[in-house]
Amino acid sequence: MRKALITGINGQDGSYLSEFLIGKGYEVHGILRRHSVAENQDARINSLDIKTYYGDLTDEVSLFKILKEVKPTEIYNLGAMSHVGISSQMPAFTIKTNSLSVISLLEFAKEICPECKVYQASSSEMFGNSIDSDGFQRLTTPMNPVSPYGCSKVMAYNLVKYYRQAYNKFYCNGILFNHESPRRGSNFVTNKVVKSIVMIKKKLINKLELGNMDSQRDWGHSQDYVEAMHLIMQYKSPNDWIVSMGETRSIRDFCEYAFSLVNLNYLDYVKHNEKYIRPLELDVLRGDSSKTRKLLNWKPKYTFESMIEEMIEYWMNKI
Ligand code: F7E
Repeated sequence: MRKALITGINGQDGSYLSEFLIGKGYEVHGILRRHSVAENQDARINSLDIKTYYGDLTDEVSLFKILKEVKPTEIYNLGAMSHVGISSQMPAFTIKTNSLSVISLLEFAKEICPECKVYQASSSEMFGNSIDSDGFQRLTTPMNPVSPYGCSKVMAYNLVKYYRQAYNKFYCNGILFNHESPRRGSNFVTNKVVKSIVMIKKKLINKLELGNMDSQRDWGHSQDYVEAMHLIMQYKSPNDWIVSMGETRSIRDFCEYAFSLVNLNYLDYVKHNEKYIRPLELDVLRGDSSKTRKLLNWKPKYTFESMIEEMIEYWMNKI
């Protein structure tokens, strides 16, 4: 029986990955953080046939106990303080959650379930403003993070590589570029924009406040990206991989298309608010995922347009 343990199971990616792995016949286990609003703890996964445990990446005792009980064959470490903007307001917590916890997780995995494979959720934010002369980021692009979040992910990335080499382990990094869906937290720009558009259309609000609209992101769909995570873990050898669409669009482009779907012009509603400007900005992301597509035969199903259309439809039905 293949047994997966997912940290961050109630997140966007954790929930899609759980569904995907259940479909593949896995027994799925996940770590849930205690939340004061009980409904929020497992809102994305409460209908799934999975087993959850209260724990926290910063609580080594809980990690140790859960690993001992589950003895997984695959660990997907998706839990993190994942908001780049907020990471500058709580840098120490970000490093503790995203980097220090990875040491505990890898040490415990090595000792408790030595044959277990580990997937680490690495991020395009690790590149910062480094970009190759052809306009892409790839595994060889220097990592110069521009946020505490990016720094924390570089540390975790290197730890995974270190443990893989030093102890001959099947530990992998998936460097995922931005990936969205209707399940994305609504303080990330895509879902914030889409949810606000629907509220504007339904005359519940009359403006959308944003920060920098000129940064460019390489956006894919979370459902496609969790399939890449699984493929990474099934490859013949452990490695690091880029998962991206290879196309870049600005926040402005995103707004223009999303507003047009409900016959509105973003220029009439989007207002600037300095509050959303970050101390340092990552300007352009565009990932070269050619190796991942070729060796893993990974092929995303969504396009930029179909992803936004699905998000609009979701909020239209929900609000
Ligand atoms: O920002 C700009 C903001 O917060 C995208 C995480 O999943 O992807 C994500 O990080 C861009 C930035 O995502 C607002 O300044 C403008 O340039 O949606 P975001 P992110 O920072 O790219 C990477 C790959 C990860 O690994 C992260 O975990 O949008 N922006 N106005 C805004 N962003 C937000 N959140 N809110 C605004 O009002």
